[in-house]
Amino acid sequence: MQTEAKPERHPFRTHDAALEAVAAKVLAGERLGFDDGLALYRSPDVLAVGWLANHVRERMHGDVTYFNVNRHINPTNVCVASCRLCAFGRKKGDAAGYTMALEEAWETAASGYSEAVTEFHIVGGLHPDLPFEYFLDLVRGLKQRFPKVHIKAFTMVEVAFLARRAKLTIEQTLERMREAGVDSMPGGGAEIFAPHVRSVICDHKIDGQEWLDTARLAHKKGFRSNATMLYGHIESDADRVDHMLRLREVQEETGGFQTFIPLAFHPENTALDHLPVTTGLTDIRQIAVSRLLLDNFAHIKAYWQMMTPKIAQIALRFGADDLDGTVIEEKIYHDAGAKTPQGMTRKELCRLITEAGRVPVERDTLYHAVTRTEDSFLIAV
Ligand code: V47
Repeated sequence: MQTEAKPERHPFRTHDAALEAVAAKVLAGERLGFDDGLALYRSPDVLAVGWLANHVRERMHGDVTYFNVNRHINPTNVCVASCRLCAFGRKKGDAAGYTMALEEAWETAASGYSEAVTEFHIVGGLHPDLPFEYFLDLVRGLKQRFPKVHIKAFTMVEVAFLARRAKLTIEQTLERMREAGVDSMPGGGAEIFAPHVRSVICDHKIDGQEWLDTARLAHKKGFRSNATMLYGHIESDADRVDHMLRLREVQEETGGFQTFIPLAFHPENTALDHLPVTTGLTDIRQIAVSRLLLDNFAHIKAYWQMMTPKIAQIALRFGADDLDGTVIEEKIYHDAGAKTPQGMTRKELCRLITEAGRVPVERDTLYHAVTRTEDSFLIAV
């Protein structure tokens, strides 16, 4: 969805000479390179970086700001991996481990359905014993019970793991998922692609190249997906720029990524709990740099669960055009100490957006506007 960009209220100005050259490219609509990305991270003039990102955001979307009404389902937290970044996973046999029976997962899906959910977001641990059929049955059962709800399920890491366990190729695995009713895929598991970082934060996961190759195959099979980046731990500015440029390269080839979601690391209850949490300006700058580097991504999401609603709202003026959704029951961040609510209503999301001077548009997972005539607070487009 595009609306006409409004004329800029203030001209671009900066006291940072290094940013001038980057700004000239942004204003001319030219693609930014690696060194431009570093300059954006290192500029002392974060408001000027934000101005540029907002300029691009308004050029692409005007004031429109997306959100959706979704529900997270995490069928199991049992995981063979022991990623240092994670507070969610448990080993088989751990008292805090859980695995939902299929009926239980379907019941979980049904709770919160009164909010007229349009998306189920399904991710979980890499369970050592659950067969691929469990996940396919889970999806089939959801489709039977909620035929209109879009199923965004299984990260590239899960797809690669399930393929190995089922002794199938990635293509065959994707085909089986499609037949069962998976509609698209979430962006998790990307973390930071650089091997020297990945080996510390998530050495049990597929490597960055495999994540990108799996996404490429998924897009070629007709799935849309999202992409994430986990920042605020041991990575450098250069690692972040490298991560985003590698995503931009795949996007150039497939066009299959819908949204980029930078995720701030939450250290509590992880093996990296000595690290500090990110600060507000780091989060805001990350949103802005994402908008500026990822010129072929339509959307940048300020995931309110991770950023807090207050910072996510500010991000709407620093390059973000999406807040994610009602979520209903977030677990991954809350196990890692997040103090945000576990869900929000449509009304609350609309208020955040409106008070940021933006126009809320409820979307489905594929960014089609959802009209709810019975709810006056929603704007039909
Ligand atoms: O891949 C795990 C991250 C991701 C921690 O596609 C952590 O629409 C911070 O990918 N601190 C899962 N982050 C969540 C995710 C996501 C969320 C919302 C929307 C979408 C989408 C995708 O969460 C993991 C990892 O990068 N994560 N542990 C932690 N301690």
